[in-house]
Formats: sequence, C-alpha cells, structure tokens
Amino acid sequence: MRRVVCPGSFDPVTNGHLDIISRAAGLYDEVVVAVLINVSKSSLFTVDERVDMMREVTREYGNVKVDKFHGLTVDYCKEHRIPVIVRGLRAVSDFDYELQIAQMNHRMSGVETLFMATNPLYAFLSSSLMKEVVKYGGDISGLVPEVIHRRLVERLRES
Ligand code: COD
Repeated sequence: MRRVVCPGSFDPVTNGHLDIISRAAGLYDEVVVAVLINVSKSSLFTVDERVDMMREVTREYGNVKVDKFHGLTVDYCKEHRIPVIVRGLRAVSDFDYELQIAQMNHRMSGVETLFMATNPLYAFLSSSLMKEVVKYGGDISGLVPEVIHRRLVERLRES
C-alpha cells in the first residue's frame, strides 16, 4: 500500500490545506494527516481540537486518516513506515525553507519529500491570515470550510 504523510500545524485547517490533502488522496492509497503537538508555539486550538476539525472536514475522503505527533516528522514516518512526506508550496519563500527541511529529513532518514504546487485560488491563504481577518471582523467565507469558519468566530470572540 502506498502511503504518504501530510504534516502540519493546521491551526486551523484552510481550503489551501484541504486542496493539497485531497490531491494527495488521489495519488496515494492512504494519506495520513499528522497534526503537530507543538509545546513551544502557542496555538489558537488545542491539538485535539485541530485533530477533530481535520477529521470532520476530511470525512468525505475514504483514504485520509488523521493523527497527532510530537518530535520529528521523520521519526513519525519511521515509526509508521511511511516513506514520503507531502508539502504544499505557495511561493518561492516557502521553497527556500522547505528545501532545507526536505534535505535534512532525507539525510536523517531517507524519507522523501514531494512538493505540490498550491492551487492559485488558495495561494495567499494561511491559518495565521485567517485568524487575523476573523479577529478584526473580516470575511473569510469560501477560504475555510463553513464549520471551521464558525469555530474561528466562536473562539476569537471568546478571547
Ligand atoms: N496552499 C497550499 N499549501 C498550503 C497552503 C496553501 N494555501 N497553506 C499551507 N499549506 C501547506 C504548507 O506548505 C504545509 O505543507 C502544510 O500545508 C501545513 O501547513 P501549516 O502551516 O499548517 O503547518 P506548518 O508548515 O507550520 O508545519 C510545520 C511542521 C509541523 C511540518 C514542522 O514544524 C515539523 O515538521 N515539525 C516537526 C519537527 C521537525 O521534524 N522539524 C524539521 C527538522 S529538519
């Protein structure tokens, strides 16, 4: 079975993430979306909330699984015998950073990285941008799933 991992913070998941995940699901037998348990970086949603939201919005894909991890992505890959990581590229600035990580990951473990070009419809999207726009009352409809939009509005109104 050909398996691939899509690692990320997903705080929260956007339509840009979903585009990469759904296209990977069309290429591989199984896609494991691995949500980072980030102890140092503060996130808006807890890891369990991010996992639940990701499960909800990927339910329609029969071959997408959602898990959480801490430590190195390549250690997760080794433990679960997954030889490939998929990363989305939005711009040259993403590539500079991603190339370094991909080369380090390969050196450490032999795990390959597949880069997928963003859908131009979502090239400007990031989780941080979505949080900022919602915080100041802007409209993000069509850029994140409706359920995520609602969760963002609720959470940012609480704080
Ligand atoms: N269009 C296309 N792709 C997108 C878009 C978009 N609009 N937005 C995001 N993406 C892609 C990103 O490029 C990435 O591939 C993925 O979606 C997830 O994005 P984020 O922002 O949620 O997650 P990141 O990039 O913050 O995730 C970072 C990791 C968790 C992968 C990284 O921190 C990590 O691997 N941590 C573990 C420690 C480790 O192994 N470090 C590397 C050592 S060499």
